[in-house]
Amino acid sequence: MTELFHSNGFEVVLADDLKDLSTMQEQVRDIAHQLLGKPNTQVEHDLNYLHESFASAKEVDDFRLKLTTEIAESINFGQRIYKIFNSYLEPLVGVDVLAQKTPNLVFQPPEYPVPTELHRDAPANSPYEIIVWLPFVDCFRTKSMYLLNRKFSRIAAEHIRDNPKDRPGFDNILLDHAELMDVPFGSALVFWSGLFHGSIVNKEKESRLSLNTRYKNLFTPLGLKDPFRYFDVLKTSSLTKLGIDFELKEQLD
Ligand SMILES: O=C(O)CCC(=O)C(=O)O
Ligand SMILES: [Fe+2]
Repeated sequence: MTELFHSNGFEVVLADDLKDLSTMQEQVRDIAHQLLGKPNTQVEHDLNYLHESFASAKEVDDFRLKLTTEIAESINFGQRIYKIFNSYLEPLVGVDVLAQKTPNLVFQPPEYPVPTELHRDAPANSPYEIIVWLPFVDCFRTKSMYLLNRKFSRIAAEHIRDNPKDRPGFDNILLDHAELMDVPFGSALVFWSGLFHGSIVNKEKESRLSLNTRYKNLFTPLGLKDPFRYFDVLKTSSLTKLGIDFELKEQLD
């Protein structure tokens, strides 16, 4: 399993705990509908057609910000997502885990004019970090996100370094090698922070609602961002607890 992650820098992974993921999906729908004052019907349908409530891009963005705040406060997403995908995440990240404090929510209605710009999370974020990209609806084709795998992310990064003015050359690498990810609900795209990624305008008939959040091992090097601003300690091993306790107390005596 992690061999694929090692060669490609990403993998689409099935949830260990689909039940809790479905509960989370319902909670997100409930919060969204409360904000919009809409009655609930079938959960997937409700989320796929959230865009019916909005008349402008500004309304979409205001809603996304409110939804992010509510989700950050009420569903314990960091701990639950780590648990839901534990059999994949723990061998990668370990048991001494830093988790992002507030999730990023992406809401892309059909034809929404602001897709995600091409970027990579590292080096602003640590290259020892992974992103869990979790869709609350089935994501495919333009409703999803594209990325360049590890090999082509490296080729693209070297191209910019060596030819900083050759944007067409860079775009060609992207056009030839970026892949739109097929990520059905019930799975997550787990990807390394060094991969280039972004999205294009959603040409499907349904909205995309996805969350992304980050994990890293407590003992790996940091990125440029202040870890205490963006991360919480999610958990530590008993041994780490003893070590920390020792450093904080006994060594001061
Ligand atoms: O979902 C998207 O369109 C972008 C997500 C992203 O940039 C990330 O997960 O790091
Ligand atoms: Fe990103």
